[in-house]
Amino acid sequence: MIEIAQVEIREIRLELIAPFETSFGQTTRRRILLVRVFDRSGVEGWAECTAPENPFYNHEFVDGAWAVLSDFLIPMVLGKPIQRASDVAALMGRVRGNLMARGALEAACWDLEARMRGVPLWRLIGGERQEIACGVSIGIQKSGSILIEKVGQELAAGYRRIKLKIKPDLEQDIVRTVRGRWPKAPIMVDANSAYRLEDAVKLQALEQFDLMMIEQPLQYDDIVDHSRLQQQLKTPICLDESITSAAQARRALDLGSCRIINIKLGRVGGFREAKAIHDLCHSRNIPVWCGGMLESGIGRAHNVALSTLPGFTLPGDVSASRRYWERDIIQPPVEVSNRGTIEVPNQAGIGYTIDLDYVDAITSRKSQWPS
Ligand code: OSB
Ligand code: MG
Repeated sequence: MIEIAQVEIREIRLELIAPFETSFGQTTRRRILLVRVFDRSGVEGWAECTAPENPFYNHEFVDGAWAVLSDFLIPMVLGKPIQRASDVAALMGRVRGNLMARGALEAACWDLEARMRGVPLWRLIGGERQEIACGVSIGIQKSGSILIEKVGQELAAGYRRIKLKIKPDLEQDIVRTVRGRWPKAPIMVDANSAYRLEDAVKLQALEQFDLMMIEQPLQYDDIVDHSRLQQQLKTPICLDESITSAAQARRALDLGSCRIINIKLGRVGGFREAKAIHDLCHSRNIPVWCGGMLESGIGRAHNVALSTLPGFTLPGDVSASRRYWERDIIQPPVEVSNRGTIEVPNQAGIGYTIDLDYVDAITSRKSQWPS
């Protein structure tokens, strides 16, 4: 039995090592919402809300997540006895959307349950591998030579897949530059919803570059036009933003809107739903991989755990802490071997130690329940 007797949310500020640019904008520093839950016994669990600073990826953003957690979600779980973390999502079922906010509270309860049972989180969710394969996501760069330099660094470091961010009318240059230099490297692109079905010809022009997949070319909530587009492309479409639940994944697969799915813990509302999407895809032979949202170590650790499920057969956007942060908030930081893999930790819960002194030092606001 678990009883969430106490909940704490806080916002921390962390500067990125370098700005990260996508089709929807640039990020230079992160404001990150962290959730900490306590069982009556005093055992704690942690998670990170993946809502960004602004509602440009989907509708969620840090201040909105803060409000919905404070006013609705935390009161729905506080003091409620549950058998296991997989029961938490149902307590928040009346809330529509706000999946990153719900997912953060849910994921914190999974870390809590794993720590209470004394097992690694990845084992608790049903993970099956001790080592996960890693790729990187490379933002839009100022010039082709800078792009070449970045990709070269990541390939030399051992990363197993390179994802290039694209946007309309830069896509040809970006992909040609990298493919021209590395004729065989595993590369893919991510458009973050910057194209429309009428732009199909621009995406067809990328087919010659032997891309592993094109991620989320069309609108963030679309699965119909993606199905039309997939009929016009040999390159697999991978959906990110559009897949918000197992039900939506089923509809997208039935429509032929994609052949690969990027699963993000926050975007789908936590581990329960992420596992359901994974199970559906696994049963239909659809490969999945774990996406990222520029997470600090806590979110990164959750992504490492999620990536151990058997259907995660493609390298994810789960990379080393040092690519993003001078100093991460966990110890040790997430490290990637020269074979492009992360060794999954075996300690209870997320398996990394939270550097609470540092977290406190960079906390800009904090609330707790009961107050
Ligand atoms: O679409 O996958 C995305 C970062 C912020 C918002 C959306 C996305 C991304 C990334 C970065 O691609 C992945 C990472 O955290 O390394
Ligand atoms: Mg994406």
